Amino acid sequence: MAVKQWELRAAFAQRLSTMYGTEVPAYTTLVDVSHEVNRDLLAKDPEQAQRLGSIARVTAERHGAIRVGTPEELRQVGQIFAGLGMHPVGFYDLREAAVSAVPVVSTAFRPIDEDELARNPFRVFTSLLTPADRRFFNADLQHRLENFLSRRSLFPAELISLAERAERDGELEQADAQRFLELAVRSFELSHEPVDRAWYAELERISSVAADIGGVTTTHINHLTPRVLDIDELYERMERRGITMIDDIQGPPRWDGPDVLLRQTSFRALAEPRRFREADGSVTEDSLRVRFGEVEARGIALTPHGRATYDELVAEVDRRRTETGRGRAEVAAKVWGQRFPRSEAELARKDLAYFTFTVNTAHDHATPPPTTLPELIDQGWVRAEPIVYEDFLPRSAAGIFQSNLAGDGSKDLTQQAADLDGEWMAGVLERSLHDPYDLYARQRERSLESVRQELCTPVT
Ligand code: OOG
Ligand code: NI
Repeated sequence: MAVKQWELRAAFAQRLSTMYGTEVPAYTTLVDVSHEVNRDLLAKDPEQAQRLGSIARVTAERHGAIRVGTPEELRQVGQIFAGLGMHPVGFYDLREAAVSAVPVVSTAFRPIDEDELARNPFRVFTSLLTPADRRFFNADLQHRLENFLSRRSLFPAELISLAERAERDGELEQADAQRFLELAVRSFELSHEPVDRAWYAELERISSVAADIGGVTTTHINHLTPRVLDIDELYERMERRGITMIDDIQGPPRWDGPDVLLRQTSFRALAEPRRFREADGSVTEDSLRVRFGEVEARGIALTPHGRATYDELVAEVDRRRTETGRGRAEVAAKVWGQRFPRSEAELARKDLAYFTFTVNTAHDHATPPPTTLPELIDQGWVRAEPIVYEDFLPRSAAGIFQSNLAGDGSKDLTQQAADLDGEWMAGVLERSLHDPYDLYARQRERSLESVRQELCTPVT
């Protein structure tokens, strides 16, 4: 029996999870605690717990993060993920981030269809090093870095050709599927090859992310993130187990209104044993702290208008914090309480978040329906189901990178930036880069089209 793309994706996520659990045992604790929190919430309020995805989806849900060094490596990653039904969505420029600048640009590979997301939503945040960016690397270092990277090969040809077949046919025969998964997972294991000490240290002075990517001849999964339904509860339970999380939960604050976008927190993984080749050629045992654990809670996707409001609130919170010296959680709860809609209905009415709409069959259809969406919502003609946010937040991503870096690194912001954008990345990938807003808007539009037909009203 052939194995479908979504089954390949689910199996890949599962195997990666098993592999990562043996490499980073604290990850297993995080997964266990997330499942406990989810189970408790499900028992307490099954409907609310599954408002943003079935418990089966949420329990299996993970995102991974990987980092590669060259455009060619990124193109190959794109091919491998295409075989798993995961497509590049969004462009994130972490070089610009206010909190910390990291010499990478990123995208996320994920399923883009509703059905595929529901089957298994595995996504991978993928970052590409930017050696041509003069703010981080001078011409000499760029040259040596590109040379080093051009000599390595991360993905075997057999893996790429199986991925091509999986993409083309939408499935693989059982034996090929097993081989594909085995090679794919192996490509992301931590290597025990000795690391060149001097080279790694030179890159680390620029950025520990640069060293993690360009200082070694292989790549590895950086973290794997389970989804939890109550991240504040998880945070407390992890601390009670003696695992110290970073100070903050990134993203929207804890508050009593609807969950929107994405809240994330992480802990620094323990130092992992790594071997080094020293200047005199000898090999020594040492350790590196580059990988970590992260967990996230997902909320409703915001429209561009909603996102602008969110960004304003983030800026407002920053401003008030500087003025008052108070903590983020406290200030944010206050600002949100004053300025963010407190219910899903209000988000829908003001077009601040994405929903799908269905006709409410219980509604009395004796009178003709109104023609605008806010009226249809207010008068109970349609029901709104939230669309879950499937993407990432650049500021949180920068915060996650930052909280797990050894030091600040060095950069010279007066130097020339490399001009890289989404169009450039699409060219590198030889694939179109999907716009997250388009995907959410299309999903909403499809539902509105059915409402129009059922109610025979224009719905504007
Ligand atoms: C990626 C950091 C970003 C997230 O969840 O925002 C990220 C990395 O550390 O490579 O994973
Ligand atoms: Ni992450």
